[in-house]
Amino acid sequence: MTGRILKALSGFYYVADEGGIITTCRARGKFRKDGISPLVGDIVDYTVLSEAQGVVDTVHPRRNEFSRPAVANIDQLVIVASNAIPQTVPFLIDRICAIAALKNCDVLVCINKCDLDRAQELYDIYAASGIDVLRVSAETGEGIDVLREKITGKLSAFTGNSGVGKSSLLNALQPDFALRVGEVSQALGRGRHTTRHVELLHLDCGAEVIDTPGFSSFDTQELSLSLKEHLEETFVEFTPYLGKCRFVGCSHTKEKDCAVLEALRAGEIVKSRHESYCRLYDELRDVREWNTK
Ligand SMILES: Nc1nc2c(ncn2[C@@H]2O[C@H](COP(=O)(O)OP(=O)(O)O)[C@@H](O)[C@H]2O)c(=O)[nH]1
Ligand SMILES: [Mg+2]
Ligand SMILES: [Zn+2]
Repeated sequence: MTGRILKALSGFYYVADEGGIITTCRARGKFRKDGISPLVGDIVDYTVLSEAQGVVDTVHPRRNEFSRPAVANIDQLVIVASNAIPQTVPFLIDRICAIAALKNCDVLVCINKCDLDRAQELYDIYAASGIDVLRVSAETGEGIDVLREKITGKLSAFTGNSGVGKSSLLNALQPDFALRVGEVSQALGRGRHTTRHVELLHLDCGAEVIDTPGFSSFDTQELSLSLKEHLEETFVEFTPYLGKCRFVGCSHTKEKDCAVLEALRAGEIVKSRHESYCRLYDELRDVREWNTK
């Protein structure tokens, strides 16, 4: 049988076949020997041994994998943001956009709580940078149909700072989910309840989603090194200018005759995006090979 791992808990893998029938599986011993562990999102071959119990035999090649949270085969990162409480700063979004590009994921910036704040500035940054951006409200239902369309037929991970409304949006997409919705702590401006284990959920529309705990979960050293090497390529709107700077190895932060900086001055690259690029460049400057293990 072939299926998808929906959940991993204490050494058990919950594998769904095409019809949604779930088999609780152990992984074959060879996985541990080879140092491979099956991940939520993996497509696997498995054998059903007895009633609803089985064993994972092989893991299919992955489109990508993440270690925190431990998931594989993400097609799209839905970056949920808000300009109400809590406010999302562009840097957090840009950081995730860069990671998405690195991991071969599509990106959708989904601005929630538009019933409270239209987030014009945020919206304009992404609209002008060629990044898919959408305004929604889990409260009023604005934009939910469009969001549903954009996630259908894909495996999307919903990410974003705590309290922006990830769980609420999933509930709005499919009301019978009844995901635990945290109350925003007024004092902290961030969610109190975080979603704990990673689980892949099926929506009736044919979308598959993962509600991830938050931004920090994408932080790892190995990611940093690879981001350092490919940073300029992860800013999609820089693409037309790469290779056109005067200096080979131009960092696009302060050099003379830098094509990226010229595009910035001409208004073809958004200032806030370039600022995030420079900040990431600075953060990554000291990342070295030996830090990765
Ligand atoms: N006004 C308004 N409140 C929202 C909206 N979406 C979520 N909330 C509220 O924001 C808080 C945090 O939502 P939650 O879904 O738990 O955020 P998560 O931490 O990202 O999963 C809850 O109190 C929600 O009721 C929205 O579109 N408009
Ligand atoms: Mg949540
Ligand atoms: Zn340059």
